[in-house]
Amino acid sequence: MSDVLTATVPLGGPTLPQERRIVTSIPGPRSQELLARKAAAVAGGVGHTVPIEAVAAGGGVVVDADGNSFIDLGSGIAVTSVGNAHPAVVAAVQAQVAQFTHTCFMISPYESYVAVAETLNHLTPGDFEKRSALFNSGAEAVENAIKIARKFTGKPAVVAFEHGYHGRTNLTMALTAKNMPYKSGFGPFASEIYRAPLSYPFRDGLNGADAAARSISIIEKQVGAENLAAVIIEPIPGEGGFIVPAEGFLAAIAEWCTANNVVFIADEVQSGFARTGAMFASEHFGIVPDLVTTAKGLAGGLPLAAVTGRADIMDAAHAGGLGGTYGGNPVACAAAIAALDAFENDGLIERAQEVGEILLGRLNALQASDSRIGDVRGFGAMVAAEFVDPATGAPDAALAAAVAKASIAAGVIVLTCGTYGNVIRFLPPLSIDDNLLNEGLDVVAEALAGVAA
Ligand code: PLZ
Repeated sequence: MSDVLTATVPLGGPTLPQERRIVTSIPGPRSQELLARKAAAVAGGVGHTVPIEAVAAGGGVVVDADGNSFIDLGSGIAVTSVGNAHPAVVAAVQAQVAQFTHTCFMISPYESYVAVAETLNHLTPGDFEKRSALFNSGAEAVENAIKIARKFTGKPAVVAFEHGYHGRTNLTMALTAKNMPYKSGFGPFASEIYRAPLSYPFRDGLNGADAAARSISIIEKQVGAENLAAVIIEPIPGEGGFIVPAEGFLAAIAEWCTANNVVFIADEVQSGFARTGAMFASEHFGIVPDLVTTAKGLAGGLPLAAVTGRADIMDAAHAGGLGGTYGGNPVACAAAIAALDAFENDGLIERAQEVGEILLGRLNALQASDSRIGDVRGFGAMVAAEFVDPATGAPDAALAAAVAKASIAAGVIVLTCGTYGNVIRFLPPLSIDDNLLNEGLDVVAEALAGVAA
């Protein structure tokens, strides 16, 4: 079978057959070959969770070199929200690479970078004058948001939260909460980073006001507003487990920041761009961040990231203080213009809401029949199930891993997450159709049923 199929590698994009099709064991022979080469050539620290050689993707599927077609419930970690190889993104990229591939925006500016900044300024929450700066990765955006906040306030300290994830560079490792696999052995970490407790309703039982009071008290006692440049928080922590904070928690923290000349940074790298059924997750909580960091969904799969926010804060950095050789690369910007147009004009926010109804409906029903699912939570196409020992409520990471592994073997890409590793997250591309999404959830339910209680 694979010999026939590998004669031609299918083109990606939405015209790829929208089906789950498993024709070999996973990984198939071609994929095994590549994974052997990977082990011999690529640093061991760069892992992978789906053992295949990907050759095409689009709509709601990822196809491998052996001719297997997987239902994609991960979007490459929330990146291909508009759909993999989206035709408008492909066309924009092809046109731009033929025009010019690079000038360095800090040397010779070009229009697409400015257009992306204008669109971000208009799409992000807050009805005030804004500026944006573009970078290559989420971690780089976070680093720059912190630089900007420090320069604006003249203060050194930064507060991040339990369960937070902000990247793998030195400063962002310090901001990230979880030791393994992100930090262990990679220190010493950047100084002047402090951690506050998060609101985690399923585990702490606190209402939003009480959880915020607890966090603010720790910030005041252990750091002091007079030393604090910024508070950085994911409105819905991604790697940390899609924890939806209790109502009022984020608003109280944001309010405290405003009252204390502390820059409130929302890290929307994972939750941004229609993912949660709103353009930004902050909107679900009625908060207007001073600065927003974005990446992932922004450019339809090309590497691009941004910091967007209040003009007075963003303009605090001196000319030449922000930048990088590749930041706002013209090919990535062309892709972003096409992707942002799709987010704004192709009904993707509504589509994310529909996807959310299916995800929450199916997972809530599954929870009702299987007490090993302790919690189902999220918004739009950013929904998760937390697996527990039904007797004690203790996190069950082994179960989450077994369900993910069995789902992948059966042709459905799902990702785990969570501080305790016991969460399966659902992040389908918004281009997935209902049938495929439902079939993917059927497979996950079968996988769960197949793991002995
Ligand atoms: N902030 C909220 O989710 C990236 C990382 C996966 P980069 N999350 C996926 C992994 O194991 O590396 C992320 C995020 C939030 C920042 C980042 C960092 O974005 O583009 O990976 O640097």
